[in-house]
Amino acid sequence: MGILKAIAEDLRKGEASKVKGLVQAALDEGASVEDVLNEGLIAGMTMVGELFKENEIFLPEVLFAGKAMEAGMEILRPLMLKAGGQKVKARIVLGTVTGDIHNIGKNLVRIMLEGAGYEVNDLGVDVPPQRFVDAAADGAQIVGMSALLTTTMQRMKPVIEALEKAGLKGRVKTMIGGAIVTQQYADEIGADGYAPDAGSAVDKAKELLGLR
Ligand code: B1M
Repeated sequence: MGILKAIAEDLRKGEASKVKGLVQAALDEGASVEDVLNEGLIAGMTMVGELFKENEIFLPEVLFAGKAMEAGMEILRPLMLKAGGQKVKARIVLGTVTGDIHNIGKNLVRIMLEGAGYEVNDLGVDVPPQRFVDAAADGAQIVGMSALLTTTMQRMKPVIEALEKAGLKGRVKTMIGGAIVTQQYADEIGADGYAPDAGSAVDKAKELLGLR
């Protein structure tokens, strides 16, 4: 089995320390950060999602897989930050919306944005609309929201409405993402942008700020 496949497999099993060791070994062997992330860690997490959906594994296993993902990210994070582009000096507020505690994807988006030179104010998970508004009022140019559940994606629109009510909607752009979110949904709720993955979130931020 190739080392990237082994990372995915050990992540699926929730073997945090093995995942961490294999991530380092893959990099030492010359694998790129991008391949380790996509073909190792994210591939493993995708398997976990499928098994969870089919009731072949349960929440505790998913939690362990989440911990294993974090262990692998500990190695990748500094490298992703170092690989980042030029400073663009824009401030982005990021958070997972109310009722939702998924943060792995949101954290990846943060790392990629920071790596690209943005200052990110990460509000964490289960963030209510008013906290997004308060943080946005503190000089942010973009508010980014993440949601992973069909129930919590509906909490994105109230944030946009709260920004509008606070008179911030024109000055502050909104960007949404998360496995169940689509461009169509972004259009439906009046979000300024949607990104399917962390890399595209960086491109979308640039676009929203008129930087390309
Ligand atoms: Co949950 N969970 N979970 N879970 N979980 C999903 C999302 C689910 C699809 C699993 C399934 O059934 N197949 C399902 C949702 C179904 C639905 O609503 N359609 C689900 C469920 C049902 C639940 C619970 C309700 C289970 C329960 O309690 N019965 C519960 C809800 C808790 C809550 O939030 N209130 C729950 C709990 C959990 C754990 C706590 C155990 C754990 C989270 C741990 C953590 O985040 N620290 C967990 C996990 C790990 C998952 C899966 C397996 C993996 C999610 C993940 O991290 N993916 C997930 C299945 C799946 O998605 N395959 C599942 C990897 C990550 C890199 O991808 O988050 O999509 P993702 O992020 C991507 C893009 O979406 C994008 O960029 C990221 C990087 O490329 N992106 C953005 C994300 N945010 C963005 C923001 C942007 C732009 C792009 O701009 C601002």
